[in-house]
Amino acid sequence: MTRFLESGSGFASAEWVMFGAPSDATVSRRGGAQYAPDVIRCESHHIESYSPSLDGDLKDVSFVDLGNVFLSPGDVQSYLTKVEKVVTSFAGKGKRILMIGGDHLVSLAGVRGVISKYSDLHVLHFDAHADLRDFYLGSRYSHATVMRRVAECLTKTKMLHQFAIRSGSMEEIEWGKRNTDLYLMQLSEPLRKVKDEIGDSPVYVSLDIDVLDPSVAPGTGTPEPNGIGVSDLFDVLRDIKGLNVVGFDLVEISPPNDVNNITSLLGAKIVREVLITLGGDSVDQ
Ligand SMILES: [Mn+2]
Repeated sequence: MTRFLESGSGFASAEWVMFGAPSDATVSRRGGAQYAPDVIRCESHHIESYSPSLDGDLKDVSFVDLGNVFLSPGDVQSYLTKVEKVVTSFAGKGKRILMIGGDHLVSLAGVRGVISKYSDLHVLHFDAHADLRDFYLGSRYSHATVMRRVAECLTKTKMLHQFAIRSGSMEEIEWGKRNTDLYLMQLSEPLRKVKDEIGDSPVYVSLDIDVLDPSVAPGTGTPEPNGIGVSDLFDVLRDIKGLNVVGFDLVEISPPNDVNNITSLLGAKIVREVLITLGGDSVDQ
């Protein structure tokens, strides 16, 4: 297996554990997210390990890429259970989680696993879509319902903070306004406010690549026009420094819908920046 650029090989000493959750189980438009973990790993070998903007190097971050969780095609509940078990086990050993999806439903398993150790968890959600439907195409478990299910796991639904959202049905946006901490089309200003509010509580970050404009990240299954720019996103990734991030996921990159692998390459760079930014921070055991 090709490991992510500069991955260590030892689990015991790694502060961060990276793995892929290659699921397409609930994609509603165009599939292909199942290929993202492997393609992102390959593309990571075409970027530098050093980040000039952060003046840090991935070589200095303690992390190990463990490969992919094997998921049974089509069996949504079994894949959720499997990923949750893996994350629960890593979190229980004090590891910080970096999961590469996969369609967005994998985030539910990620949050459930992390919350087994950190019950007062906050979730930061960056996405074009609110993902707050109660049901979608007859199912409660879908990439369109995932944040509704996540909100239900948290101590308070307001501990779900949603940024740069620009798409959703009237019902789900109304539900979000009442129940979650929802910011439509807004990013850095509310993030600063939320950071102050969260303090050193544990945080899980879920990043759907379609928060970006499709012109800069075309390789995704449900593109949504009028998204944020790459530099906006990298500013956000820098701004999460200082938060007690115990889990991070990057979802919905779809290599078959990409152009010259630029979205997967961007995904690799996002992972690098996240690990360098957060790598040196301490985590409560
Ligand atoms: Mn989305």
